Amino acid sequence: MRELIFATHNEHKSIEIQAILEDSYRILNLDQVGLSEDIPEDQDTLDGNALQKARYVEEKLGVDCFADDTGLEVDALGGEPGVYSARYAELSNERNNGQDASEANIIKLLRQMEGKSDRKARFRTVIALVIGGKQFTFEGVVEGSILEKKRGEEGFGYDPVFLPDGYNETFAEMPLSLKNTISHRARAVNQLADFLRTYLTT
Ligand code: ITT
Repeated sequence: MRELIFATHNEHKSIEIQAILEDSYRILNLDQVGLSEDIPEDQDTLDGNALQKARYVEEKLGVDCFADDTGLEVDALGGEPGVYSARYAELSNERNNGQDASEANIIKLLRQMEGKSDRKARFRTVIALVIGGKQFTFEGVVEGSILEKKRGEEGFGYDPVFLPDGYNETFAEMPLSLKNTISHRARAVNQLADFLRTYLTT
């Protein structure tokens, strides 16, 4: 089976993407190829960060690869945390020593949302692919809303407080197989898969 390097240290992401591409690709994340260093992501757009991660790894390892950058955009917060989703609590020094980053981010988000009636939000994922020296991007979005309390143990990151439109379960309550048919990442990955099918046969 063909192999594709995924420029991430986030194992949850690679498990999700492997499940979607199961028949066509074996996905290898950075820990699986022995690259343990942190990959820079200091751009101010999702596209910029995804491309930065993919290009960094392509240059370092000399292989085709892809990266994803994801943001949670909350309408009542003017689109925040957006591209800063991973560092949301850290930016305002709200992460205590030893506290899990996702836990601190959720605590900050729920506090910022206290008393807000507009709970609309969306996850946006941009995947950047660097292949044969060229670069391509794919985007996926899922609309939903932010709950007042966490629900569910599955998933990762902001999943316990995100209720996708049209469902009664948060991303952390539903099985991964369902998250993987409707999520921001699934939508972007399906475009990546379509692209690769065409690219590799032409
Ligand atoms: P890499 O950069 O190594 O890929 P990361 O965890 O830093 O991994 P991002 O910068 O893309 O990934 O993530 C931005 C934030 O959004 C981070 O706090 C994630 O936990 C969260 N996140 C990403 N995808 C998510 C998803 O599907 N569900 C819930 N939260 C997610």
